[in-house]
This record gives sequence, structure tokens and C-alpha cells, in this order.
Amino acid sequence: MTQIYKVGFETADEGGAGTDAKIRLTLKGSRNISQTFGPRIFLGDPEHFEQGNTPRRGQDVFDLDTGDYLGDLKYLYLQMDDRNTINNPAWRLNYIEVSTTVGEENKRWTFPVNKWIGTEKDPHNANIQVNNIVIDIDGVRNEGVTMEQFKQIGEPGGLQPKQNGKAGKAVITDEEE
Ligand SMILES: [Ca+2]
Repeated sequence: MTQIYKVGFETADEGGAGTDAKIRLTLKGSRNISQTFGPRIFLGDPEHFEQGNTPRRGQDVFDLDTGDYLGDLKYLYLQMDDRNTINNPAWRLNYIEVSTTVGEENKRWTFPVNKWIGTEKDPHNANIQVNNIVIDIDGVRNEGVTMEQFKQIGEPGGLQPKQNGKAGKAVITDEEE
């Protein structure tokens, strides 16, 4: 079977925001978890993940075939490998948006990030490595997550999404007003 997910990444339009690091992405829905995509699929074009790139202009959009529909999409797991990148590897990622078609229905999810992720080498940021992150529709929830933990996130007895998401609270407040 074929099930194409279009996944787009928006990089912030500010100095040093782009990255050449190796990226891996795994999707988890209510029914199933995808394989891990990358890093090769995200490489091959030196213009990927440049400052200001946005899926609204068709940039950094990738077709990922999960084989089957994953159900309502709950979590993304984003890993960065910047060990061999000396060129300012930290990434200021605004969001990841995902869409797919089920039958005749178009489904779309946006996963806000709005922070620097990746290495501590970036001059604009950060003394703390933010990597192996779990993102839900309210923002970045967990950092330093292993693949085994990700497979169980949100399940009984598994890793639970951290409820410290300032982005999530802001979104809820906006909707209530
Ligand atoms: Ca950078």
C-alpha cells in the first residue's frame, strides 16, 4: 500500500536559523507509528532548511510514504545529527506541517516548534542541546527522548507528554478570547 504524507518545514527568517544537520523524522498516529524517515531523503539539495525557507512557497516539502494511514496524527519525533556539521548547525524551526489524503478527505496537522533545536555550537544560541524531541499540536513536549520511549509515548505506562508547553497554553488562551 501507499500512503503519502506531505511534510513541510518552516525555518525562521533570522540569522543562523538554517541548518545542514542530518534530520530524521518519525510520525505517530492513533493507529500506528511510521518508519523513521531520513536522513538521506532530507539531503541532496544544499538549499534545504535555509533561513526563511517555508512550505508556503513550496520549499522544504517532502513526500513520505508510510504505507498505511496512521490515524489521527498525534506526535512527531525529530532527531538531529549535527556531529559532522561545522557550519552553524543549530536550527530555528518554526513549525512542521503534515497533510495526507484519506479517501476523498484531506487531512492536515500543524506542529509548532518556535525554538532553537540541535547543537550548542550556534553563536545565537544555546548552551543546551535540544534534540530528539517530541512535538504535538501544542508544541515541543519532551526532549532527549529515545526511539523506544517515543514508540510508547502517550500509552498507558509509557512516556507522557510534558505539560510545560508555553506554546500550547498560548494557543488555548487565544482560542478562548
Ligand atoms: Ca544554524
